[in-house]
Amino acid sequence: MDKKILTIQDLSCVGQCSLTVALPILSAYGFETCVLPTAVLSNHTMFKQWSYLDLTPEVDNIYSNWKANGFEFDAFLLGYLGKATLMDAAERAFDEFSADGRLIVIDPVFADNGKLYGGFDMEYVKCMAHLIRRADIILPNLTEACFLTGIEYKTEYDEKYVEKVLAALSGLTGAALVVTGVELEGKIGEAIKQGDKTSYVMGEKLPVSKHGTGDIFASVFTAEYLGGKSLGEAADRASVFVQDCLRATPDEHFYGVVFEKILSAQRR
Ligand code: PXL
Repeated sequence: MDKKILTIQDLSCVGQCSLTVALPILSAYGFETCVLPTAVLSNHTMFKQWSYLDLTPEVDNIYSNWKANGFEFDAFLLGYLGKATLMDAAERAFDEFSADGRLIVIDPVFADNGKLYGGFDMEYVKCMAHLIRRADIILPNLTEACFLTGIEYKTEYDEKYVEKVLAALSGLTGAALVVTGVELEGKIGEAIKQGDKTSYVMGEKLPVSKHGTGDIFASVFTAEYLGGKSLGEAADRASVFVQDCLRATPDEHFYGVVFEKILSAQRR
């Protein structure tokens, strides 16, 4: 039977991130994609202002109806949750709505470039460090990996430093690790650790970085992995997709990337 995915992240009404990228991408790959919106925002938090409606109070209501309807999911993809209460909700979803052999992919989404996103604090980081024990695969960027492990974030480093971060993450979770945004020898990519095996998927470093690319990476990665690709192949395809999005995005489009153009080009 076809796989059904539940993605748990916010709905930013404007801004090409979280649910507005996960839904189209996972659907375009042919997966039935169900959502648990964690919050509704007018737009993402990189704009100068935004509204925020936390949906924690609605979770019980949604879950009791899902239970009555007998829903189960083959995979969970977690992105921006916003509040620790949503981590409890995610754990309940794993416990109550898992099909046999289900996959849990967690992208922690709370920081980048050495800094927490607005609205997050160390208590949230601590709760996320606990939640990731439930994952089969985690997709932190290097900043998030450092916050989760308590290792100092650096902008200049070598493979030994990356491997120290990977080892510390393995102390928090038995999940396979895909750490994004790792820069080595002028290239950028992912450091991957599964069991004792570490590998790297490195590509060209483009001179721009834009919002929402982590969410796009997570969606393409999850779709490719569910479709049967290895961790390395899925990471490679997701990186290439993100690079194509960055190349296609005009400079003045400051708040996200034009992933729609790349997704629709794949269909031609
Ligand atoms: O792309 C990550 C993300 C998702 N959702 C919201 C955000 C961010 C990053 O800042 O603000 C609301």
